[in-house]
Amino acid sequence: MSVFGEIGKIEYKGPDNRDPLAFSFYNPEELVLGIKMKDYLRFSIAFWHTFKGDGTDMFGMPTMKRDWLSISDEIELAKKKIDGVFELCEKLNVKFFCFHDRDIAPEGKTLRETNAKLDQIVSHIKEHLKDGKVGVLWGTANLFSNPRFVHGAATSCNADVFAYSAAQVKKALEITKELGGENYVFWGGREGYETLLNTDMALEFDNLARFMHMAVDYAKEIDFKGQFLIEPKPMEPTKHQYDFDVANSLSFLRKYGLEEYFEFNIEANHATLAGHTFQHELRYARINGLLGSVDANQGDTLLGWDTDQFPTDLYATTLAMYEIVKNGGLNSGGLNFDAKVRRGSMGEKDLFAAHIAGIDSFALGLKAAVKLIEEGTIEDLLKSRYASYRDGIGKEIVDGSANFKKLEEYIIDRETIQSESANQEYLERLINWAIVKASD
Ligand code: XLS
Ligand code: NI
Ligand code: NI
Repeated sequence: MSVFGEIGKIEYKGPDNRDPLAFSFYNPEELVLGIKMKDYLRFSIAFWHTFKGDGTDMFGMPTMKRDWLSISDEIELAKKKIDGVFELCEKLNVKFFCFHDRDIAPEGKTLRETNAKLDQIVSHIKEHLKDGKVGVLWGTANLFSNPRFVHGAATSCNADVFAYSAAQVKKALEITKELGGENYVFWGGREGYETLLNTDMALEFDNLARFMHMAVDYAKEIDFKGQFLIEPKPMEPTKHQYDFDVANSLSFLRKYGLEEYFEFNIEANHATLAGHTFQHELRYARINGLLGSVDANQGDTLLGWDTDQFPTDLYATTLAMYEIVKNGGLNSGGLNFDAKVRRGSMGEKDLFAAHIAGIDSFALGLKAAVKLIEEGTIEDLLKSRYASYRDGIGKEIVDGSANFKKLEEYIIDRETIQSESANQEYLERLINWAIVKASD
């Protein structure tokens, strides 16, 4: 029995399409840079928002209408949702999904009981994986929902919680491996603090690093080859999250000798929460060779929290895809819609329409980014802007043969220095040009 019975396979209808249940720009088989769009974009569905989100917010009760809500047996319900994620992926022509251990199966009284329930669902997922149409982009452990994580997980003041978290991640790594997951994500749900008055920050950072090293060691032990990813977020739920942004997390990885084992999973809404653009975080990871994967969503510029909306801002998706194309794609990573439909979008059709909106926005973003690269002005202007470093004194600076004395001697009698235009407005207009051209 299908889960989304009334809705069929979503077709590509081209740029003139306005049907909410068809693609206008995502043409899975179309070649972009010699690669099929579906292989380049590696879209993924976030199990938690789409199959657990019920529309509850701090002021109100569930609003979502879902057929599966009538199922009372918890294991049957969990299996139905797994059937649902595979069906959704296939109908949308999306190759992957992502999950937390606690999204896919219910909890028991002890970790042993919980693991047994999880195993039942894992076997069910394995049945679905057999035909090879859909796979797991990444797995992760939910170390934030249960009250035991009130003071953190790996950074908890309570060593029992550290132990529980370790055992939970051990199991999550095992099942991610078993399900062929290509990556494993650490999002530090409650790894941070509410006030420094009661916080031993130095010990908490050291413990976080100890935890990461144990994860790396265990992955080696079980031969899990997936890429480890850190997903930075500056705040929420804690006042200050330790994996604040890419720059901050990179300094953590370097200090503790973890850099070679991790890359970054960049979430658009987390970038803006940190006071950065999405493109900034992607760029920072890319120039350090650590751009691993993306949580594709968007925030609301008027609201200061992680609203996890489906991405529809073409300016942001174009600039994001520009960084991703410059990165040569995302290797084992992908574009995971860590996004939830608004509380008022309660129908199952809305679930499809929202994913289609996000998918189309990134597909068009990809095409616009390629236009910008082929057109070449951005690169040309960048080259000429920094031309002074390619010969003369600039070359000496770059080569390392210059020093303060030499530089003083070179410049000390100069009366004027010539500055050139930065061309900002023209460049911004070019982005608009590329989006319009790409949508033809
Ligand atoms: C929450 C995070 C979370 C991670 C996975 O803000 O985005 O959903 O992606 O734990
Ligand atoms: Ni996320
Ligand atoms: Ni988020």
